[in-house]
Amino acid sequence: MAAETFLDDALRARLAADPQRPRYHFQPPAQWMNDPNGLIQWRGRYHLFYQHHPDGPLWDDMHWGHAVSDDLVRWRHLPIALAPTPGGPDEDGVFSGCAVDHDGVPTLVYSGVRGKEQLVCLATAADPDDPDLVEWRKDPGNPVIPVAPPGSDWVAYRDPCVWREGDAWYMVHGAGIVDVGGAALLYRSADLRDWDYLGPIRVGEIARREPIWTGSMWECPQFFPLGDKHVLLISVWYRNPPEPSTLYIAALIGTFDGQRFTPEREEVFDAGAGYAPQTMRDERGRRLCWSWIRETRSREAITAAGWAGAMSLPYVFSPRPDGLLGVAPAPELAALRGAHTRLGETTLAEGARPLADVSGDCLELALELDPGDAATVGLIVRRSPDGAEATRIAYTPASGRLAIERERSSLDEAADRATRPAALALAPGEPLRLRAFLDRSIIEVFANERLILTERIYPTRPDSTGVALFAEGGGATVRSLDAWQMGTIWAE
Ligand code: DQQ
Repeated sequence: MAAETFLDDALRARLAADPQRPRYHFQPPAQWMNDPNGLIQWRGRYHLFYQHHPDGPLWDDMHWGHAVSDDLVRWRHLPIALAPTPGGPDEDGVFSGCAVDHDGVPTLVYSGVRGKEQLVCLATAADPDDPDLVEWRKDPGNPVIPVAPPGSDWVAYRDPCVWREGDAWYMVHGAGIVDVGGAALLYRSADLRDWDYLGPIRVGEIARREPIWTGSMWECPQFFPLGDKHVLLISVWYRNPPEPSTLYIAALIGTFDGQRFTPEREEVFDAGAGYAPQTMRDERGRRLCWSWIRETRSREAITAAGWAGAMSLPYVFSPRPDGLLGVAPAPELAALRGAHTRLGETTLAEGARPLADVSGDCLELALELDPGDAATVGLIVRRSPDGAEATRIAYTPASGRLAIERERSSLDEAADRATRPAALALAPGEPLRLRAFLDRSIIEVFANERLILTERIYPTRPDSTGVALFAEGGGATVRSLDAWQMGTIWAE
């Protein structure tokens, strides 16, 4: 059990020199991180907790790391907030959970792990007047839900998502039922300590493939109202050894009658490296979200690097008339923009058009493009001058397919270079609008304000910094392309 992240001078120097380490996506000081946890704005300050292994760069011995920000852009690390308590109900791990304001007391609700049990536990802020909320006390009554609901054979049962409605607390809890599918379970409580189980709001079907497949277990469910609908975000999990587990984010948008949630739209929200998103409502009433960006390189490469995982950029959800989930990067991120290059309306002939004025590995690229008669169009990034390394962000109008094509993203044979396309159907006359954030080994793309596609790339060559536009099988029209060099979120 560690009270702080392991980081000595040698590792610090290695991290500082690492060309794959992101500069403007949040990360712990070193070592492993995964899911965002406990998001809350307290006395104006944003608190971000996260799953963290402070002693190593691989998943193990889960703690809650902690950081704060006053502007959603720049972050300050704080001491580890929660560590496993030997002999306690979380002695084998402090798994994911959320934060709520319980009558003026910030309270964390999480899954405590002991042996095979993963049960709901609480921790409260030792001093609610401390704007940094540095110290936390675990509840003596933990676990507050001592057992998963009887009567089902659970694939797994973990990850509480709690909110207040009227004078009651509600919780949607992640689960999977063996041979049935993922499930989101509803509970109610007056005091966060005594909980009544009300049944599932929704159960998936493991054999159903359309409109999307939702796996065998729903991790980290997020359930919240948006406009006149409700949204259930699920982290779809399926384990099929020896293959790596299937993990992706799905968004279900529909109606909730207080007991059952009925989806009207079911979409894959991030088919790539984003996973386990968590949302919060901030003081401005915005529904903010972060997700964990996974590594897609070998354990050996991660061990050598001394770090793994990053947080997505903060993004904001909004309702849309077409029933889809609207999403855009938080506007605060514009504070990171530096040198700017703009390309106005221009015709894009078939082929690749390198952009002489734009290059780098920390960029925001905002492209608006009419695909015209091109079969495939988009951007090429992290391109070496001879093209040996290059990654395409490619849109194919006929199939409505957006892909971050990684086949040539790295000369490192051990890096995963699979392409995991996403579905993006454009309305007649609707241009393609991409906002692509490159941050060294991260590409995070927001497409037409309704889709995220995140991938990891590990270019090996220092000159893999070129950017180009391309069109294949015909020509297209670029309406505009804005490129910004992006700064770091850390004080240097
Ligand atoms: N990560 C946590 C679990 C959750 C999973 C453990 C999702 O609580 O189900 O680190 O990435």
